[in-house]
Amino acid sequence: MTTRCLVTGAGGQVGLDLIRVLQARGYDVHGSDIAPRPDAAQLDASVPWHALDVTDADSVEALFTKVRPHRVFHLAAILSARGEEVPQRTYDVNQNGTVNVLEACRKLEVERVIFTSTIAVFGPGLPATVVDDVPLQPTTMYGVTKVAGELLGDYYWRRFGVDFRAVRFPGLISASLPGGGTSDYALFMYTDGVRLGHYEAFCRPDTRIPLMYMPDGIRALVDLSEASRGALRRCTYNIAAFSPTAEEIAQSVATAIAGVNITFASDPRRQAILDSWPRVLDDSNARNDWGWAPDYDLGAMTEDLVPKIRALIEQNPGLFDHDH
Ligand code: VAH
Repeated sequence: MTTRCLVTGAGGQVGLDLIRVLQARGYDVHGSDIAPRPDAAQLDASVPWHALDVTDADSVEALFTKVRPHRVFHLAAILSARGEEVPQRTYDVNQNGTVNVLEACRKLEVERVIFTSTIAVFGPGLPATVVDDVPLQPTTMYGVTKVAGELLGDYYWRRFGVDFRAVRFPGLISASLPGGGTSDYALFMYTDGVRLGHYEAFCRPDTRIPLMYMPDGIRALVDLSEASRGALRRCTYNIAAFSPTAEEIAQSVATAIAGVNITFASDPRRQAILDSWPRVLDDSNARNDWGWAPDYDLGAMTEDLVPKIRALIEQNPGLFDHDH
């Protein structure tokens, strides 16, 4: 029987790319989100789409009962910058949403649940290179709820045998708007660079956080979901690709967009969040346990991404309009 996957928050930054890769690997994939079904250009007509508010435990259980997924990719969340505008709502979506999904997985005996954690679980006072097990002292509601998600998942695994697996994503970059992240300055250098020829980043030029190109991020999720449980010595893994300074990203963008002008005006609130995150991650547990390795470095990402953004803006000039 074909393995059935259900993706929550499927309309967000990661979901549609994940659905495409799962389909290509032969899975039967269902999407769910509080947002309406994306248009046919973004989502294959064969993929069922379900309206789901993860904060409503009864709706989560009802959907799981209807779809009977073997694997759940739980992506639904509010990101860090948006989360600081609406912390109570962020708690509800990220924390209650995750416990509702875990409960439904337990009751309906879902085989595996894959969770997207983040470098935002870390807080100030970190060592130069950050391993999996350091004290987690996040400063954002997003980070607090993602720490809780990791711990709950670990608990459900040990207590109920729910096979919970998570990656801590760096800032993800792709040719789509993320919506409310603090790592978004990196993407905006590319999108505003292409559409406007200039961008003023909300961070200092020496800001350095771990970043990753989306195809690597998606592959990490799918590879971890397919790993044999016996190979996994833990539930949650750091994964890393590259850690450039903002200035280094600007230089890379300039190699692909002639004459682009990227300037810096640090916003204290978002800068404080960025400064509280790791600069460089140690992902050796992921490499050893399930063979994780990124394909893209900064230069390879720039080469691949700029033509994609150009083509998308030609088709739809308003696509990357955003608030700063
Ligand atoms: C955010 N992109 O900025 C997310 C991420 C690296 C942090 O999880 O909130």
